Amino acid sequence: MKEMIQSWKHVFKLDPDKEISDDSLDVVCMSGTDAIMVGGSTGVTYENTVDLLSRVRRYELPCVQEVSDLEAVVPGFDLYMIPMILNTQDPTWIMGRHREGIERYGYMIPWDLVVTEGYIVLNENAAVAKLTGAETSIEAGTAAAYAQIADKLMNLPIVYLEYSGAFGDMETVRTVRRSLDNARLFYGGGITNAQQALEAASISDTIIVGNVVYDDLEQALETVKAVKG
Ligand code: 1GP
Repeated sequence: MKEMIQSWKHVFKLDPDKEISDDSLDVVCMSGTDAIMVGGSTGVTYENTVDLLSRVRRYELPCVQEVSDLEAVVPGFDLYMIPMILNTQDPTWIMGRHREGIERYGYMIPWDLVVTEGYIVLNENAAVAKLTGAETSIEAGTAAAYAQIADKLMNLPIVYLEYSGAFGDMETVRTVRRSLDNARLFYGGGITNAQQALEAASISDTIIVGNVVYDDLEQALETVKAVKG
């Protein structure tokens, strides 16, 4: 199951806390994107997550949960993506919540479906940056050093450069890219059109497209076409 991430080029991230009509969800799920990731930084509950999962389940594409709240972990997803925030001094977001989750749910965690993401959060205005106290004002070389901790010291399968809400600095993405040997590079943040999708996709393995689904669905679909041809 976990191997499926190796083939992902484009993923739509849907926020259970945001409204999406059946028609919009239909075009998103039929767009040719490789997977739907369900998650968000705030307002994610068990109920709104179950609701979105059951609606996406009508379609054939993989549906994975990015876990951000222990109360909102829902059985039935294809994979569980577990962020570890690398560029914070607050251990809560590196392993604190993780320890809590394992103590609480250890016996029923489907480990073969669990994928860890080494997150580097780089947009200071993003909710996730504020929540986790991420040190966003770092040089590209520092971001690459964090990426190597994930890739080489921790053997994490994914390094996720998270600019949520703003298109990131492509030079930094390039620097991080060059520092990785095994981990896949996920890029997410501020992709709102085909050109940005192409640019980010050319220097990462997988692009994650979020907000534009809610802001401009037509443009969101263009990001799939750009990357998936
Ligand atoms: C958010 O990385 C994703 O976690 C996507 O970012 O919402 O800015 O597209 P956007």
